[in-house]
Amino acid sequence: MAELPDAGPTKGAPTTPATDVYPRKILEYMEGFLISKTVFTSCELGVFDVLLAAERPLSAEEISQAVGASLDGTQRLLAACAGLQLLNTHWDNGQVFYSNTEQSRVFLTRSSPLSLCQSIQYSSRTIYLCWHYLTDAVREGRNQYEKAFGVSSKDLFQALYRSDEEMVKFMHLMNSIWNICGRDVVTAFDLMPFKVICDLGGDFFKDSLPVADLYILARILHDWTDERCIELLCRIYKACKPGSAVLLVEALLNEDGSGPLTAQLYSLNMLVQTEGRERTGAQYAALLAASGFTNIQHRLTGKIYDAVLGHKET
Ligand code: ASE
Repeated sequence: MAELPDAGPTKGAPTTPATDVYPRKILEYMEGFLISKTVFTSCELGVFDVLLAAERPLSAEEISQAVGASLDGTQRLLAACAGLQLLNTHWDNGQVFYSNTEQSRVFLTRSSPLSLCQSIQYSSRTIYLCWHYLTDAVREGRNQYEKAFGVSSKDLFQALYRSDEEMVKFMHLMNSIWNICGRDVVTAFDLMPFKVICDLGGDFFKDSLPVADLYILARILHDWTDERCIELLCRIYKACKPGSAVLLVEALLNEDGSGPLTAQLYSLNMLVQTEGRERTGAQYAALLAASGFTNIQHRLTGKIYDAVLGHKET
């Protein structure tokens, strides 16, 4: 039972509990991971793919056979997916049949061009395991690869790309979110003046940089400390001609850190997974300014990722 808010001095009248004393939010948060795992497992088993291929509603028995899982387990999983509004139910002669919802068909089937299955797999197999050590990460102020995967975290990308398979999974993750947020980010500013555009990847701290009018750093700076960010931005500043620019693509925090919740949670994820953090527009502007860039602006998209543009003066 939650504590009642202090209503101040009561003039002898008995206090009546407020009807909203039920801690709905806390209960929802406490068990939020049950929802995540239900989605992870449904995708991993291929429930949505089986329903896509069938082109008609299927019974739990048909689905359990197609995905190679127990009937009882599958029945419970399908019921939970229906409760989450990820599956439609159809009743016929007292028997229930399931079909994909529009959103499940578009985002949860592997063959869809907008599939999030790769992101979900990365959440399930990597992020979820790192978050098991969130308490340690907060105490120690560092990432948790050593505990979660038994790999040294001295070199961040050696840990992030600890196997070829893991590197491919990570790249698929980055790509699948890009499919959903990319358009808004690249249209936030007029990029027409920039003829040669370089989307920076690879070992950008060491490799020589290609000549370009615009360098895109998408979800790069959030992996690194302020010092390393400035080191990288200074390298770009030195390599590029006057009139060039850098476009940062990041989940921007509000200036007072009050949100958005996704960016606040991603910042915790950067703690467990990287050496960086999510930052405000002003914090990115300070990093750009410290590296020589001027005329710095940011634009919010209202989706996960926003854009910051800085110029090298002509
Ligand atoms: C990185 C981006 C990500 C490094 C590790 C990462 C993402 C997940 N792990 O540059 C994508 C953003 N999603 C979250 C939950 O932070």
